[in-house]
Amino acid sequence: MAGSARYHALWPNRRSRQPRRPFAPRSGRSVAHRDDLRNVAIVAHVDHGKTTLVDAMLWQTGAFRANQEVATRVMDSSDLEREKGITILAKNTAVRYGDVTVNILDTPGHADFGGEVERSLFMADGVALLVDASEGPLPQTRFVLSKALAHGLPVVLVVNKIDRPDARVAEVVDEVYALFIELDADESQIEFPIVYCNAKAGQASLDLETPGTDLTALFETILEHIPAPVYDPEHPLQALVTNLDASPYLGRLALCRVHHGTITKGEQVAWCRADGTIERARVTELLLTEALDRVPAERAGPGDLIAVAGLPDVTIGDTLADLDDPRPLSVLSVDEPSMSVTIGTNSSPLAGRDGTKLTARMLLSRLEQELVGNVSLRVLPTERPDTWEVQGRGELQLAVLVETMRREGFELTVGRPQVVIREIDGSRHEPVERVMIDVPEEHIGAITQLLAARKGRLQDVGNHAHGWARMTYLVPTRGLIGMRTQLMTETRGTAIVHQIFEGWEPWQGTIKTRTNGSLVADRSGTTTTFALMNLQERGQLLVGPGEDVYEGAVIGEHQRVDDLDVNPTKEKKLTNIRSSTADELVRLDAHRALSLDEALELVNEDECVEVTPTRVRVRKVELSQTGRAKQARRQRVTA
Ligand SMILES: Nc1nc2c(ncn2[C@@H]2O[C@H](COP(=O)(O)OP(=O)(O)OP(=O)(O)O)[C@@H](O)[C@H]2O)c(=O)[nH]1
Ligand SMILES: [Mg+2]
Repeated sequence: MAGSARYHALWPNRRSRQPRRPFAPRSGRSVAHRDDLRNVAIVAHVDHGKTTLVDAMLWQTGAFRANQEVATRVMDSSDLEREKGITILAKNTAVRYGDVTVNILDTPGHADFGGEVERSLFMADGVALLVDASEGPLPQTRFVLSKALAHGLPVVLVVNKIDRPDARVAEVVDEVYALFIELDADESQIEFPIVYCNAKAGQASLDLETPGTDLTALFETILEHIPAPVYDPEHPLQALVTNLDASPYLGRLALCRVHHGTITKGEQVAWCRADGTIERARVTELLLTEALDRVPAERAGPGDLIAVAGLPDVTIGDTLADLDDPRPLSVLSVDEPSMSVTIGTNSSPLAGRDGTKLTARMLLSRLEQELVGNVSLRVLPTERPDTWEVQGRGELQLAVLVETMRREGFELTVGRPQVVIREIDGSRHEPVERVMIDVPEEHIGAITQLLAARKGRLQDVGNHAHGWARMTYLVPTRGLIGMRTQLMTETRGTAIVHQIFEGWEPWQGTIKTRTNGSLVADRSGTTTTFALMNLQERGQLLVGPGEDVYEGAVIGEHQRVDDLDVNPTKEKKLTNIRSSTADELVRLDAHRALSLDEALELVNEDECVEVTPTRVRVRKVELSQTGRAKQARRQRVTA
C-alpha cells in the first residue's frame, strides 16, 4: 500500500519505538493507515500560546465566517477558564486542511492539570511542542515532553511568539535540544522539524528570516511529520474512553479514540469496565467533532475521536469493544496526587446565609461525581463524618474544584493545603518540586536565603536575559506552601516562578515557613471603621468596615509571629467635646480582600478557609479563645 511505504520512509526508526506505544498493531500483523486523518496534541508550559494557536488554526481553515464574532481563545470556554485566562480542561477540535481532517487537542499548561495532558496523549499520534521564543523551555515543557517521549510520540517544535521584542530564538532552540538530550530521547525523536510562529497574528514559517503570511507551513509540517493513525484491519473494535463530558440532551458522553475496527450508531458493543466486568451496551448516539461542534455520525473508524452516548455510568479507562470478541485495553494510569486539602461542610457561626448546598450528603455526592471525570483526584474519608480529604496535583487544581463548587451554591470549610506523605520501602517520603525562578541579579542573595530556609537545593544558575538570572532548585513541596507572597516581597514583585512535581524523596525534617501570626476577632459582631483604624497599625487587614465577624475569625495578618485577639467591632464613644485632632487625620487604609487562591496560600496551620458563594473568610479551626489557649498550653507541655 502506497501510504504505508511513505509512512515507513518517513519514520525509519519507528519499529524500535513500537513497544512503547500501547495501541499500535503488533509487529508481524498487517498495518493500515488512515491517511485522511491526523491527531495532534498541542503541549507546552502555561501561557506559551497553545489556545491562541488553535484559534489561528480554526480561522485559517475557515471554521468561522469572515464576519463572525468569535471570542479570542475560543477553546477556553468555561467561565473559570475565561476569568483566569488559562486552560483547565483539555478539549479537542477538528479542522479540514485539504483532504485531511486534523484533530487538534488543546491541553492545559499549568502543572496542576498535568493529568489532562497525560490523557490527551492517549488520543494523539504526535505532539506540537510549543515554546515561547523568549521564555524558552520551562518546567512544564519538560514534563509534557517527557510524557510525549514516553508515549513514543514524534514531536514538531513550534517556537511561538517570535514577534516578542525580547525573542531569543537561536538560544531557545538550543535549550530545547539540550532538554531532549537530558530526557534521553532517541535519535529519531531529536530530529524534529522546527516551525517559527506568531500565533497571535496566525503566521508560521520554516525560515526565521522570511516570516510566513499564514499557517500553511505549520499545517504542512504536521501533515508530513505527525504520522497518520495506524491500525490492524483484522483487529476487532477497540476504543478507549479517555475523557467524559455531559450533554443536556444525551446525558453522559464517553470521549474515546477508536484504535481498531469501526463503531456504528445504534449497534451493540461490549462495554469492558475498569473492574474487569463486561456488559452489553447500545451506542444510542455517535458524534464526531467538526470545528467547535459535535455532529452526529453514522460510523467512525480507527483514529477517529468520538463521543458516545448510551453508557450511563461509563468511566475513564473503560474500553468499548466487539461484542463477539471483546479485548479490553489496559487501564490507563496517570501520575499520583501530591497535595491534599480537607473539604467539609461549613461549620462557622455564619453558615447557611448564602449557600443552597449545605449538607454532608450533598458534599459527598458532589465529590464522587468529580472523581468520575477527573482521574488525577482522590477522595478519602477523615475521622469527621462531614469532612473529606481530597488529593490532587497541586494547590491550583484543588482551588479550582472548590471555586467550581462554590459557584454551584456550596458552602464549605477548606483546610490548609498539605503535602501527601507516602510510605516507600518502609520509610516516609514527601513530594519534591523542581522550581525555576527568574530574577534580576541583585536579588540572587535574597532568593538563596529564602530557598535555603525551605530546604531547597540549588541545581543550576544561568543567565536568562541581560541582568537576569535563572535559578533552578529542587524543593520539598511543603517548603513552597505560602512561598510566593514572601518571594514577591523580597524581590519587589519581579520574580517569576515556575514549578512542577519532580518525585518523592525521604522526609526532610522540619521546615519553618510561617512568618506572620494572625489578628483574630474575639467576639461576634459587625466591624467598625473606628476599630479597624486602630488595628491597622498592627498588621495588614483582611476585612473592611461593616463586615460580619465571629469569635475566631481572622481579620488580618499580625506583624509579629504570634496571634493577637482583637475587637474589630468597637464603637467610638460619643462625647460632647469636639476635637479637631488625632483620629480624624488618620485614614483607614484599603484592606486586602482575599481571593480563594490567596486565602489558601495564607492560612496558618491551625486555620482554615470558610467558602460560600459570595465570601471567602479565613478562620481558626478552633473558634473559641479559651479552647485555643488550652490547646497552646497542651502543646507547650508536650514539646
Ligand atoms: N506576542 C505574542 N503573544 C502571544 C502569541 N501567542 C499567544 N500570545 C499571548 O500569550 C498569552 C497566553 O496565550 P494562551 O493561548 O492562553 O496560552 P496557553 O498556552 O493556551 O495557556 P494555558 O492554556 O493556560 O497553558 C495570551 O495573552 C496571548 O495573547 C504570539 O505569537 N505573540
Ligand atoms: Mg490554553
